[in-house]
Amino acid sequence: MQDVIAVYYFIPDENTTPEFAAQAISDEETTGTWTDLTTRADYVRRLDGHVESLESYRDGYLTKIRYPGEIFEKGNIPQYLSVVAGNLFGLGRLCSVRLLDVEFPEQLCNFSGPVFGMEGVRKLIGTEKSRRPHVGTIIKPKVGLNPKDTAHVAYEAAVGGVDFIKDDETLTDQEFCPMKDRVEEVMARLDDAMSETGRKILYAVNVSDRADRIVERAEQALECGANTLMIDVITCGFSAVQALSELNTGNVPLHIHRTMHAAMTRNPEHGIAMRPIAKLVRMAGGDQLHTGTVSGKMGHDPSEILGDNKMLTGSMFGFRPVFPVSSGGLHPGKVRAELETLGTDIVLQAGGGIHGHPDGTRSGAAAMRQAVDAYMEGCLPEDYAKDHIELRRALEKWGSK
Ligand code: CAP
Ligand code: MG
Repeated sequence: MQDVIAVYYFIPDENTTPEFAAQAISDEETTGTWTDLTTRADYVRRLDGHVESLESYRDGYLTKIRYPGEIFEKGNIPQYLSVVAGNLFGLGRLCSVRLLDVEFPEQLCNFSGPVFGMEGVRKLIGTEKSRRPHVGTIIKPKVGLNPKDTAHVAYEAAVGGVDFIKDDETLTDQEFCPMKDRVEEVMARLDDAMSETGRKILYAVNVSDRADRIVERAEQALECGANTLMIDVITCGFSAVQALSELNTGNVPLHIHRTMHAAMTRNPEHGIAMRPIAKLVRMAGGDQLHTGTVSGKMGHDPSEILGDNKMLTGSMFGFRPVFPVSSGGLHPGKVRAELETLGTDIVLQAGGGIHGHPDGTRSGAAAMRQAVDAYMEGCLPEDYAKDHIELRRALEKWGSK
């Protein structure tokens, strides 16, 4: 079995050398502990970790640790994480430590990966040839609406031109909007929209719940006609993504939200970067994944996002490419900045940036699509807006930066 290589950035405390710190990570996550063990048989030593490299970087150090492949249980992502992202974060001799990336060998990537992936989702919407970005929305208000009104907002967004609609991460099966009623109502109104426009629209139903109920909830959503499922990967776990992907092989795409990720990804000196999270989502079978915006409301590092998206869409042991999702504080005036940096193989989502349009949801959806069309035609949004009233009204409200 080939080994696993993990890359960490760390800052040791003032009494600890970088060599000792890197070795402490390697020992803690493999055969060692905080002190020498008096006896360690040769067959155990074979499973020692190794510090492959160590160099100064910014205010600290970069190290590559090689973990023997044999200490991993094939196909068990929680176990993979307990090694490469386990106790090491709490080691007292380190002031901070951040997992930047991890390379798993092919034998440990024994997952099916995305069943639809970017191309499969594009085929459902009919954009394989045009290659235009997809436009999505999050129903807003994010919570509070009843099923009928949720469905009405979905209908308006669909007729206005979005390709994709999703529940907010905070909306599951609350009393004010039970999931079954919501799915039935929304799907019925999306059928109406389809008869009027001829366009198929995907609706991702959030099935996040406690572990033993997720699959059942997904089955219920599918019975009610859901044509996409959504799960919060950090709060529910990578195993939830895997379980849904395996449950529903070839049925409907899986949209992966990452609420709570910033508790791990935001501090550049400590935690877990988005790269390993995104890699595991691809392995576990997510078809679309939030990776952030370059101009939106959340903190962001454009070069990291670009790298994450490249990882999701580049080659990786035959896994289908994942459709990256740019979301959070977007509006039509920000479309150009997103596409210039991130390219057009992307889903652009706007919640407030659609439903907050001065003329309502339908015009907001139209304005987002017009901003995308402007970019695809090589026009500046301000020029395109001259004969596209919805885009013009959006730019008047939010500007074009
Ligand atoms: C966007 C969003 C998403 C964020 C998550 C929200 O809405 O639905 O949860 O995009 O961020 O409710 O905030 P708005 P990320 O368009 O109204 O901002 O993609 O960074 O995980
Ligand atoms: Mg949200």
